[in-house]
Amino acid sequence: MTRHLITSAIPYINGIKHLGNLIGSQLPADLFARYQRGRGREVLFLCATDEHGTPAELAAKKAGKPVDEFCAEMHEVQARIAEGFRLSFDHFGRSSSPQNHALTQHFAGKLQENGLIREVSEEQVYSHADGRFLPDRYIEGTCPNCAYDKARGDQCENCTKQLDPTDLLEPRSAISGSTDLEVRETKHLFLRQSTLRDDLDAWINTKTDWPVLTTSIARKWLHDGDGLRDRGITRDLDWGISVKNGDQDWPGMEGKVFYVWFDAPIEYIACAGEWAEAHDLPEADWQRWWRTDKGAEDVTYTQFMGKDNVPFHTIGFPATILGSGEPWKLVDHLKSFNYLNYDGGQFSTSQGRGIFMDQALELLAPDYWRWWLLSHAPESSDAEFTWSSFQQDTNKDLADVLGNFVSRVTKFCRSKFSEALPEGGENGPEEIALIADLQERLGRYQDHMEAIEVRKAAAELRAIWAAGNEYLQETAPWTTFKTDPEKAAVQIRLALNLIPFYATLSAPFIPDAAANMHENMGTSPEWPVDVNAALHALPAGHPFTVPEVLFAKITDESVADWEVRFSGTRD
Ligand code: B3M
Ligand code: ZN
Repeated sequence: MTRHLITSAIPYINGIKHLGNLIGSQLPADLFARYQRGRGREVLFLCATDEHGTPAELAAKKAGKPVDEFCAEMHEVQARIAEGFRLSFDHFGRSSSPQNHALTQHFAGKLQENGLIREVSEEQVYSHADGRFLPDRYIEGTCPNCAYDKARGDQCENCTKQLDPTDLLEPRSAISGSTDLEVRETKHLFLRQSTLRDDLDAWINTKTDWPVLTTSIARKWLHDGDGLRDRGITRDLDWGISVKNGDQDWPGMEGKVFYVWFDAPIEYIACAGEWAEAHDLPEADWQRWWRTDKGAEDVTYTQFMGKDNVPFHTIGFPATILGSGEPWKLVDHLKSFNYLNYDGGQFSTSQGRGIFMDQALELLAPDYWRWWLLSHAPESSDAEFTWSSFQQDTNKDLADVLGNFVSRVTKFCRSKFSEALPEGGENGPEEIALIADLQERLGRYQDHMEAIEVRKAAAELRAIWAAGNEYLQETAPWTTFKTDPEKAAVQIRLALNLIPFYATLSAPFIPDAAANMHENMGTSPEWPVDVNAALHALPAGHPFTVPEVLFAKITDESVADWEVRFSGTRD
């Protein structure tokens, strides 16, 4: 049977992510992992924090903490928030782990051995006051073209002219403001990606079932002159993975670290090692997920990410793997997302605009957010979060359709029969028609989930819930009961059986509500194959309890309040 390796893009450590980040990778990855587990398949679902690079250093500095301490704390914060959204990672690792250090240095060594690394001398700006080399965008000065005095070393924001740091008049450090700068020569390692063009091209060409959004980005990078340019994989920073050739020193590279985008995807692999270590498992247990010479031939590997991360996953990371010449697993399916916008603008971490993950959980239980975000996933185009859409859609789908169904059915049975399934006779035509309809819908739902068509899967699930409500509306057991209690018993028995059926199918989207529904019905999740059998699973006399309100409606007052509260920016 297929085993599923699933990874979500690993979020940067420097701050708490917003809902746009969540729906761009972690949440749909969790949906897929939960679905595959629900189908009884073996899953390894990994995510981690992306802890290196200048942004991590600067965020730590702003927080007034040593960077390792800052990262350890922020990792815990992100891990708690992930739990809050019920993201069911098998392991939430850290790109700063010893495993990732060793593996990143190992890959660099292999690439060197295979002639894919060249050393390049470059001139770079060194700041004495900051005691470091400055990346281009951390140098500010006056634009030689338009005299704007806050132009950055890579570009002038005012006149858009592309710049080199040495073009700036009166250059200064954007970190300290110091003008005590000097151009120094420094050496870096470059990955000779262009050498791998044919291998990469051949590999991409096997991906005939990938979404166009993904392959078009990959092809553009492969065939545009610039896309396969040799890429610097080292930086002059203190914080990061020191540049080594395997476990040997790399002459001339002392004090340098690997570029964050070189080590971050390698963390997908290292994270499996961290998972094994955390569970006291031998090496072989994680290698069977990642090494095709050690059991990973039957693994299907699916990656989730926002569209801006696609080039690094279709070119950069595969180049590292192919270039190593070792039998590591390459990605099979790559699911990428467009952007979610916020109320007529963009979600923005740097500007604090939109709703951040910790704030969302303060307002409402995770299922509300999960349902709205997944059912509006930005798949074929960008999507927009508005408070009115959020209120309307969750009230309708979760409270009016699903919640109301569960509550009506259980309450009716309790009042007219008891808190146990009633005896009943044979199914009539309405029951038979409903079962046939649901059998078809179940097939479609599964197809969409397998294909990771998130919105379509959500729409089908909604229709499956609605079919139950329509059935109740049509057969009206409360009216039937007055003239034919036995027929009403058949109707309500079927309706009660629908609750665990709904719970199991809905669990990937709304895991908490699904668990409550099972608990009330005294059932456990079992993926339905034959709908007729599933809807007769609970025998007469099976006890249940009437649940508390599954989903309270979101009121106009709350929305009015939140709209104001989230209209500005967070500091
Ligand atoms: N941390 C960017 C992001 O969070 C980056 C992803 C790395 S995936 C290996 O969007
Ligand atoms: Zn300018």
